[in-house]
Amino acid sequence: MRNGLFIVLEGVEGAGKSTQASLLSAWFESLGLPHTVAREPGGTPVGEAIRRVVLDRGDLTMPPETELFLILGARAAFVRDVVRPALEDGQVVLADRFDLSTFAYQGYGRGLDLDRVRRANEMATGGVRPDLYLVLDLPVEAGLERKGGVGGGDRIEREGASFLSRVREGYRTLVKEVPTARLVAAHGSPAEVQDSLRRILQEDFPETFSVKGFSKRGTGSRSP
Ligand code: T5A
Repeated sequence: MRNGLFIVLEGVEGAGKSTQASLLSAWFESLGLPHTVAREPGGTPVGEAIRRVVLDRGDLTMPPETELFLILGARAAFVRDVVRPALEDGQVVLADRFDLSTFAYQGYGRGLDLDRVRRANEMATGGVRPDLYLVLDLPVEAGLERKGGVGGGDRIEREGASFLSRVREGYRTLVKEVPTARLVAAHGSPAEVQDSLRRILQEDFPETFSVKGFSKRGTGSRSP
């Protein structure tokens, strides 16, 4: 039984997800909406430990399958310990990345078979699906520029521009296939992007994001 709303921010490195998550959280606060904000991989103690391995800043290497299962391992705990309880409590859950990242990075980026990635992901999520994905779209170079340019960074950032271009194209393809995903231009100022996100949320969930505040919702899971 779930009554809350599950919203996910997605996009390439530096697209502005964390910035927008903070701004949305402040907006939810002003609307009096009970909410939980978390990031992936992470969101739980074991998830944060896995994050340190996946986003290693040293010389750690691993096969793409190992990366996939580490991320899915973190997700299983995230869904069980954070997402499900918050949704059952009627809250808005705002996640900085979720399974569209896995399809874009491990599927399109690493080249793992997408159907197999989807099946493995289903085991990690136990069928919990976001109500809406807000996919921030920005040219890879612009995102890297915002983060201080190419070079350095964690294991995944070090893959460089051509890997991240496949990821971006993956997102753009996924948005066409997933009915609950919306592509949002992310090249404007933080305030402009925030306006776009709020407009989408108010259009898609007028009862929840009106100034009147929160009204608990029924099950709204639609499949990616
Ligand atoms: N990963 C994750 C997978 O491979 N598979 C998976 O399934 C999952 C869940 C996560 C990594 O894990 C990978 C993908 C990632 O590589 P992370 O550090 O959380 O690692 O990386 P990101 O989620 O990409 O976070 P980033 O910090 O890189 O990017 P954000 O959150 O999109 O951007 P943000 O808000 O931190 O902004 C970056 C900079 O840009 C500025 C900010 O002030 C900041 O300096 N900025 C703007 N500047 C101008 N205009 C705007 N509109 C701006 N918005 C933000």
